Amino acid sequence: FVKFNWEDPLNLESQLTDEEIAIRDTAREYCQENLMPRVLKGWRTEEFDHNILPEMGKLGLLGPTIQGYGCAGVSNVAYGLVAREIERVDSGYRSMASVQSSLVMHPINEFGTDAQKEKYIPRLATGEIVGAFGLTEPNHGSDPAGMETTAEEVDGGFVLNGSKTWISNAPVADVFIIWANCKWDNHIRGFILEKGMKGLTAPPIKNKVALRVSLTGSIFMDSVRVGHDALLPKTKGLGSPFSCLNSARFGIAWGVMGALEDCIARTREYALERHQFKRPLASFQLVQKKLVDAHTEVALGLQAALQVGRLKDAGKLAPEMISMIKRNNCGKALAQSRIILDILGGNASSDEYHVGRHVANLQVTNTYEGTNDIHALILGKAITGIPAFAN
Ligand code: TGC
Ligand code: FAD
Repeated sequence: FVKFNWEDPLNLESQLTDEEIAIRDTAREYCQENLMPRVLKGWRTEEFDHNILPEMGKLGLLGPTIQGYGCAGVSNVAYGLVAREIERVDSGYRSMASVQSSLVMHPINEFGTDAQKEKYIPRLATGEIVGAFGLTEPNHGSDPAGMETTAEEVDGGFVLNGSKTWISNAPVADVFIIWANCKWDNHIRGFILEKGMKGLTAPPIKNKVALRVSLTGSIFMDSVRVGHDALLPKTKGLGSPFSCLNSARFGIAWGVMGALEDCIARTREYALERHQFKRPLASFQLVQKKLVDAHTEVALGLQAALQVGRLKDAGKLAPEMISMIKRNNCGKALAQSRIILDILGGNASSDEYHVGRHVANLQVTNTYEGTNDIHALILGKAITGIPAFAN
């Protein structure tokens, strides 16, 4: 037998390539040395740190699976490993990076013209410009098919009207991927809007109780006029935004495991040091069981994410696989982090112990990119053949 390593219980390390390990280590070092020291200030002030995306860009962490345009061109598993390291510090930092990579660079790369790719992707890859992705609307979150934002064809281009809400990065975004219902054929398509366009505003949603290091906002479009070159020409139907969500949801499934791992490491350390009844908390059976349950969910969740990543890299992915790992890992991370938070006793209430911050963030990760229940219904439809949404 080999010695059991509690920090890598199922030897994930042995399943990674040398390149994936190198990228993971680069991301871990950056996150622990550069993000961790800033997280409390960012959390307390809700101020967007404009240096972070350029720093990530310098290390090749933005749009890392894209080939060319200054991107690293690495595996989906490497992308997942990066998300895990960023979210080990805070889900909000991972959110900033996920939106940039999966929800802005990905659709431009997948659905854009060569001119659009050359114009935007290199600068998004360096973090020089910031992107946002507007799908959710005030009246349409889980059911984007009902969106009210419209695009109308006019002489020389299009006019967009409507509003989006709960949009990550929106208040600081230079580039907006906006999904709109096209009046001429009633199909949903994507458009690239730019900061400063007449009629376009993106005010922040302040005083969030979670994801405070990531800026969130609304987007209002009041007859925003764009040229024909703003249309992402290969988009048509909801499958286009959903293909972006496949990539982002995959990253979240890895990321939340990093957040839970950080909760385990911190509560384990605390339980070993803190004594009550003349013994360390870690010696009590109830405390051990809490740690074991959380630890097991991380080990299983990472194995599932790895398998889906390998299938994605091999072109053998079904989107339902992503629903399974997004739902399971987010749900488990939220439930288990909440349980081990108890180990901190009164200190659970202090942000300096960090676990409470993760728990608050994990409520959001369990909601955005399709709520836990929406992913249950996607899987329920796949198992029974019956869509249980509404119609
Ligand atoms: P439905 O009829 O099922 O599908 C419509 C069309 O889309 C295709 N499709 C997919 N294509 C690729 N990947 C997927 N995962 C796909 N899922 C569906 C489908 O084949 C169909 O194509 P076609 O050609 O037949 O038209 O659609 P529906 O209207 O019944 O909706 C079903 C439902 C509820 C599952 C879906 O609407 C849904 O997933 N809702 C959740 C919405 C959501 O996830 N919003 C996320 C907003 S972005 C965000 O939260 C970013 S947070 C980022 C951060 O800060 O990290
Ligand atoms: P609703 O759809 O109103 O759902 C409310 C509740 O009803 C949920 O529990 C849901 O599961 C349940 N429900 C809904 N329909 C059904 C059904 N058919 N059967 C059973 N239960 C159902 N969106 C973007 O487009 N871009 C972003 O960058 C972005 N970033 C975000 C950042 C943050 C911090 C947050 C909080 C959200 C963000 N979102 C973003 C929006 C997010 O994707 C939505 O909040 C999410 O999809 C849920 O939509 P909703 O909030 O309208 O909830």
